[in-house]
Parts: sequence; structure tokens; C-alpha cells
Amino acid sequence: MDPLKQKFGEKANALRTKMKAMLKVHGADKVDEVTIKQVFGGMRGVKSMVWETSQLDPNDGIRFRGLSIPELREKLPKAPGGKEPLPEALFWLMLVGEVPTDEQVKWLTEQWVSRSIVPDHTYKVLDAMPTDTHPMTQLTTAISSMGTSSVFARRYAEGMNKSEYWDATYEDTMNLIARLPRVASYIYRRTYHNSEHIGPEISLDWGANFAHMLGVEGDDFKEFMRLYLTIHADHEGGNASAHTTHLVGSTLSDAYNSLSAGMGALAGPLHGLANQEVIKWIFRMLDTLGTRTPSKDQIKEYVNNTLAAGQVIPGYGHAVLRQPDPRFTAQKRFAEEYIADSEIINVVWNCFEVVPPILKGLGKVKNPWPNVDAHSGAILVHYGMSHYSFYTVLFGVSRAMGVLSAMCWSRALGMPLERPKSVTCEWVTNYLEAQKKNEATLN
Ligand code: CMX
Repeated sequence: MDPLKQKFGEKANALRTKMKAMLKVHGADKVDEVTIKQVFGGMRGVKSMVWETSQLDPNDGIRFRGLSIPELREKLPKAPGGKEPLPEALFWLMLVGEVPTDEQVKWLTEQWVSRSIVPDHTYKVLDAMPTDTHPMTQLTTAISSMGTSSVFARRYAEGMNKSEYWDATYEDTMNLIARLPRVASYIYRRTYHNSEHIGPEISLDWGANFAHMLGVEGDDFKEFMRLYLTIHADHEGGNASAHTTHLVGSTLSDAYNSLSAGMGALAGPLHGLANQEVIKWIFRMLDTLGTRTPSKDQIKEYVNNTLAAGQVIPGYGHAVLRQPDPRFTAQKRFAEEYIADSEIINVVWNCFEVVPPILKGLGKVKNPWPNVDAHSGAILVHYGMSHYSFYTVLFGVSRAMGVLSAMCWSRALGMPLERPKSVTCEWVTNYLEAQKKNEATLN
């Protein structure tokens, strides 16, 4: 048995036993109450699922197994000579709740290399699609197409015992994550580089090899990819891509179907697609203003025009966060350290000063601060990746690590089919009238 699977199995067994006992005693205790505003308002804040791999605080931001992003940078193993955390190390941490050793990370990198062969038919499926198909559509299709090799689907069909669900899901998780950089770089090269593909360099770590297959050379970009793939991996369970993956997985659909669905959620402009929308919005602003170096006053006017046109400012706001996103701050820190001077990054930094007071002034935006998507595009443009329609695929490759490690936990803890209750508008009206009558009777 592999050491990570063994560790996970032990931890999962212990937690499952503990939670079963807890549920027996406390199953009927209340943790929350739901308001009508929440029923109509996207279930904001309703505590209704378990997600082991990370937790989001509105002010402090994301913590992966208790560690903040600066702490990840300090504590997780790095590539030789590197300063940014290795995404493999984060996966290990999310899955078993322990910071791995250098040796353990090396083992995981090698595992993913050995599992990275993509089925031939997936390349054929991709090649059958027009090259102007949005890269996220290509990604979801490619992921679904790899479902032919699902260990979970095969073993379920053979009559697998419930107690083995997590084991088969672990196998799918490892295979799927191992293959994603190959699939994603294939999509990138076929879409923007005349299908001139670049083979893997198996001596490299997962993130650096991905950078290599994309065709962007240089140690700094490799470091950026390691950081990028680490900080985008997870944002607790309620965000749309995580929740979708979880919901679909709760039907015992395999990891391929579940992740493909989750990537469909990530492809929405209010979620992951915002990373392409940010740079598109900035490019349009520069074109409209006829300058690469707009003043703060010019940016202010453009922001006001965007709002007046009934559009959102992409990269700003968040359903949970109420402070600048630490994932934004981590990318800003990277740019300050590695990129001396860049016009496009300066625009992002000027927006950081200009946009929040304007959004605050609207009086309705709960979080006027930048989120993760406000910064990434400018760094990618700096390194020569200006095809912004691809950006959400990068987000997706990273997000797979969080949602799939969480899926292993859902299977290990025996999470059932998700089935919340819906109501009609008429039901709500009748409910309120009944409440009123009750109150009148009591008075
Ligand atoms: N620009 C303009 N208006 C904004 C805004 C922004 N960046 N953020 C919120 N608002 C508006 C909302 O559209 C809403 O307006 P209406 O009442 O007229 O419908 C109002 O402010 C209240 O919204 P909220 O409670 O502050 O925010 P929500 O939780 O409803 O939505 C989010 C959160 C992210 C969808 C929203 O802030 C937004 O649309 N941001 C821009 C898109 C974006 O960057 N998304 C990426 C998020 C991170 C990620 O998932 O990758």
C-alpha cells in the first residue's frame, strides 16, 4: 500500500469512528438558523456541509488545515533553491492534515509522474473540437472523457463494498490530478500554438513540469506556477466549484464526472472565470483610454463608467471575505519580489487603490476589496501568457487538488446523497401569513 493512502486510511478510520459517536449524542443539536433572506440569497453563510481540507474566515482569509498562506510559504517543502511552496506538499497537507517531509513530497511527485498518462481517446476528443472552443469547455469535456478509466466506476459496477469507496476515490483522485497538467497544456498548445505540443520533463516537480509543457520557460515562472497552484487549490466547501463537485460526488458519481461538473461552475464569470474577465476589462480600459499607463483619475472614470453600464468590476468583491484576499496579497508580494517593473501590474496596483473606495461608496457592496482573480492575469501577461481565455483552466488544475482531496474525505466519512429542501415563493408567502396568524392568536 502506498504511504499516503495508508496514512489517509488510518486518519479516516479514526475520524469516522469519532464522528459516528458524536452524531449519536449530538445529532439533534442546532448549529444554525436559516432566514428567508438566506433562502432567497444563495444560502450565504448557512452551515450545512463538512469540508476537512480548508476553512475560510471573512477577515483572515483561507487556512489550509489551519495554516495561512504566509505559513504555507514558510512551512511547506520547496523545490531545490526555490522559495515558493510545492503544490504537491499542499495536497498532502490537505489530505492528511500533516506537513509532509521533503522525502514524502518527492514520493508524491514521482507518483504523479507515474500516473500521468492521458488516455489516447481524450486527445482525440479534444482534437475533434474547434480550436476556438473556450478552454474551459475543452477542460470539462476532456475530464469527462477520462472517466472511462475511473477505478471507482469500475469497482462499483463489480459490487464494491461501501467501506472501499474512499480507496477507489483516492485512486481516481491521484490519477486525475497527475494527468491534469498534461491535459491543460495540450489544450493551451492546440488552442494558441498551432498544436505544437511540448513533452513532459519528468525530472521536474508537478508545477514546474506544467510550466514547461505550457511552453513558458524560466525559473521565475516555475516559481509562480508553484505558488499559483498552491493558493488556488481550496477555499472551503461552499464556493460554487467545490460545492458542485461535492454535490455531484454525493450521488456516487465518480471523480471524473464530479470534477467536470465542478469545473463547469468554475467557468462562470462570478467565480473562476473572473480571472479572465479582469484582464479583459483592463485591456479594454487601456484601449479605450489609448494608454498603457492610465492615471488614477482615468481609472476612476473607467470604473464609474463600468458600474454605470450595469456591470460588476471583475476581481473585486466576495461572498465571504470582508478584507483584501490573502491570495491577492500573496501574488502582489510575488510580483514585488520577482518582477521589477511592469506597466500591466502597475495598473492592477493602481486599481487596488482606486476601486475599493468607489465600491464602498455604492453602499451595497459587502466587500469592496480585491479577490484572488484581481492579480493573477497581470502576472501571466508579464510572463508572456496573454491568452486570457485560458486563465480559468490554470485555476481549475489547482482547484482539482482541493475538491478531490475533500471528495476522498466525503467518501471516507460516508457522506450521504445531498438533498436540501426547496420551497416555492407561494410557500414562503403562506408560511409568513401562518406566522402572523399564530402571533395574533397568542397575543
Ligand atoms: N462590482 C460591482 N458591484 C458589485 C461587486 C463588484 N465587484 N461586488 C458586489 N457587487 C454588487 C452585487 O452585484 C450586488 O448588487 P445588486 O444588489 O444590485 O444585485 C451587491 O453589490 C451586493 O453583493 P454582495 O453581497 O456584496 O456580493 P455577493 O456575495 O452577492 O457576490 C461576488 C459576490 C463575488 C459574486 C461579487 O462580489 C461579484 O460579482 N464580484 C465580481 C466578480 C468576481 O470577481 N468574482 C470572483 C470571485 C472570486 C472567485 O470565486 O474566483
